Amino acid sequence: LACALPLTAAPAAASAAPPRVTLGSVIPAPVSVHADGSTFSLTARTVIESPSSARNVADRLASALRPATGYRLPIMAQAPAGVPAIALVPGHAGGQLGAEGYRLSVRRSGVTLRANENAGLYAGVQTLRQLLPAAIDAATPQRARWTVPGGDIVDYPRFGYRGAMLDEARHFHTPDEIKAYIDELSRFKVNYLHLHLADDQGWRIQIDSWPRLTTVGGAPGTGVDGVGGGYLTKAQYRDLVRYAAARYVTIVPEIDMPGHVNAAQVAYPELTCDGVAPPPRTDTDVGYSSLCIGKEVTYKFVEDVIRELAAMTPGPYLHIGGDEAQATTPADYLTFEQRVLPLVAKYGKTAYGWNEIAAAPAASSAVAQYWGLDTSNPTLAAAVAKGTKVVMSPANKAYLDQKYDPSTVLGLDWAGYIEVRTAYDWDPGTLLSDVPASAVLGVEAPLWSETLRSLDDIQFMAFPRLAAIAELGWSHSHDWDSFRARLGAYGSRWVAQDVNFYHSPQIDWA
Ligand code: TNX
Repeated sequence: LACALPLTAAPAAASAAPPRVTLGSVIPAPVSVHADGSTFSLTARTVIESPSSARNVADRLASALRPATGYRLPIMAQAPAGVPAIALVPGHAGGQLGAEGYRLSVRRSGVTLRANENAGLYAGVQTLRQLLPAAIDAATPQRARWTVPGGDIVDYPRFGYRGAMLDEARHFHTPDEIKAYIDELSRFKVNYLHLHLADDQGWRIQIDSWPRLTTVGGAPGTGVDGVGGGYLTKAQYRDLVRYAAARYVTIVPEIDMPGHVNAAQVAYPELTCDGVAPPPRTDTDVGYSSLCIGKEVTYKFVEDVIRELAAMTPGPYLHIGGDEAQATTPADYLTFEQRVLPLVAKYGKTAYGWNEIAAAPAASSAVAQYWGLDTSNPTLAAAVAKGTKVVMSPANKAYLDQKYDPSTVLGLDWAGYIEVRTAYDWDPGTLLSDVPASAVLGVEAPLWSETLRSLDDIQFMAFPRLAAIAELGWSHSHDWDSFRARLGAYGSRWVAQDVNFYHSPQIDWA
């Protein structure tokens, strides 16, 4: 019987038993699930068996399971005979699984996780965590029977790009807050974190050749309402890149241009056409600032920033914004993008931008992030015909900063209200009628932070909708009733972890 004991001596009426965990109660839904009726019990004797090549994954698994169980869970190359093990087996798991897929076998005698790469083992570990009782996510030892339902899961992603974005510019969020967000994202097999590092209100990444970007643009008081200054030093950024990589998440840095540059122009007035510094901005307007397209210093600035950013970013993508350039003429916009998109390639990265970049011919080798509200986009479709790839972030479905309903206190509502079902009920492969699924790399859920300050705020807007977007990116199946049931059961895991979330009335929370 897979049933956790009550965590605390709550009055009987309030202590509804947590839902029984079945092999299929996993978000995102796996490709195939075959329960066999057996049960594995994690006990004080259990060991983690792992070759040294998978040590990172073994460490992550051990640190996920030790706090709530209080067990030692030693990691060893070979479990002694008769000792029950959770075995990590990297390599030769079959071509169908790719780099991120895995096979999980749960038997009475032990658990075996196979994958071609460590990224796949890590994905399998996230599944295994969801197969234990929700109390496994508590930070301190719990009394529970740590059972895992027996059977086999085979799983691999539908899309290679499953992203989330965090706006560091409107309000700065600290490295620890970003790490906490990475922890939660990676549980849902999200594998990219896009950081929006500069905007009109603030500049949040150290650039050595233009030091005032951060000493001025990241000073205390920069941010919406004059709250939320700060910036990432290069050392902090590199540490974040490493932290994310250890969880198989790739960081995608964004510097938004040629619009959304007021903070840079406050720091360096030569970046305006008249050479006069604009006032710092702490409001939430958009579309009023532009780099000076005809000045050579603009391209010196842009190239310095791209070079330094590329040098500290091991991931393949560098995002150069390109949205809402209402203060740049269309001709100037094209001139700018034709010159700047190739600069990203010069420093070894794939250029990535909001879908407006599709108007520039040089975007044929770039990735465009679709954030519109429509179900067709002729400019993007024409670029796709020439080679542009697409990440889907339709604002009326994937934007985590939009209110759930009219009563939501945080967030904006320009793209409409987005309840959980709205976030879930669409297909990234077919939403744009004029863009074929073959051009879609995946999905991303952006979280703009005009109204968000704390980690609690971030979590409330992201969860549970991020789980919906993650399932659209990973799963090959799509079924609201099934998702709704699995999400309802997942709520007790967020409670156990002390993660804030929106208790949507569309879901029966366990
Ligand atoms: C539009 S989406 C923007 C951002 C805002 C966001 C608020 C996009 C590419 N640009 O500048 O923060 O709306 O929802």
